[in-house]
Amino acid sequence: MKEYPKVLAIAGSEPLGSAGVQADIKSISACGSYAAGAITCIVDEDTTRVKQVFPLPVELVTGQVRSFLDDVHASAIKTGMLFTEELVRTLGDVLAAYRTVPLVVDPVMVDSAGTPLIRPEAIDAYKESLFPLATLITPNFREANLLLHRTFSGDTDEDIRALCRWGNAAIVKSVPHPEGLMDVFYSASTGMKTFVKAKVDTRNVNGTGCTFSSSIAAYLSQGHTLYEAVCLAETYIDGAIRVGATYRFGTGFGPVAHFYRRSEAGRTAE
Ligand code: PXL
Repeated sequence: MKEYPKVLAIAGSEPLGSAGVQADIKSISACGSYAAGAITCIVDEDTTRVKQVFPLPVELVTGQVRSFLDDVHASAIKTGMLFTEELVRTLGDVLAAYRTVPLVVDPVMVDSAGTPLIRPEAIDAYKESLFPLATLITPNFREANLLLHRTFSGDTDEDIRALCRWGNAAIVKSVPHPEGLMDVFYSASTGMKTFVKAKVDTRNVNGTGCTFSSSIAAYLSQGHTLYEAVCLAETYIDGAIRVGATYRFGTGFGPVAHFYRRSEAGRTAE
């Protein structure tokens, strides 16, 4: 019998299908792995703003996680929007029992428009409970600034190394750069690596962080090394953003094109 490469996404539900667990499942599927989703909270939003967030009971979230991990087993795990300090801490306790599974922690704190997606007291909880378990953490520039209490700089490896002090690797996404934007990666085995890209003129960037971190988890689930997984995910997200930019979707921030590789436009976009 064969085994799927399986990724469990632990994240919030986002009704538009652009971000959250919906984006995770599309991204993991588009990158070739089996996608499962444990829901942490239910968000009501349109393309212009987040309207309501309802966290689910912590025991329901941890129950979903244990049900998948104990029975089916995961080849990689990804966490997204967790929202409350209690969930961050409890999930840390639960996931400590599955340390052999690669874990990508996307510390969702603010969305692309700057809307807070976390209760402030949960920020420090990440450092104490989930980062020490993480293979990789994937903060965006704003989240890196919140974690460091200063403006993140990719000029030297000082700041990215500070984000790796829990024994994890890190990639900071969308750091401002004269040529557009830069992603800054660090792991103990590769040192600092940067990915510089031209800015794409698009508002369809809702869920880029979810999509990218899930894509890394998918490639890890297939046995790629961390740096290989990051490079493959960079190529995937670049194409998804460029093809996504050609679609109309609502009046605000729309999705990336998760399945762009299935279309002619997508195949020529890379
Ligand atoms: O893109 C960040 C994000 C993550 N998770 C959920 C969201 C959003 C942004 O809208 O709704 C559930």
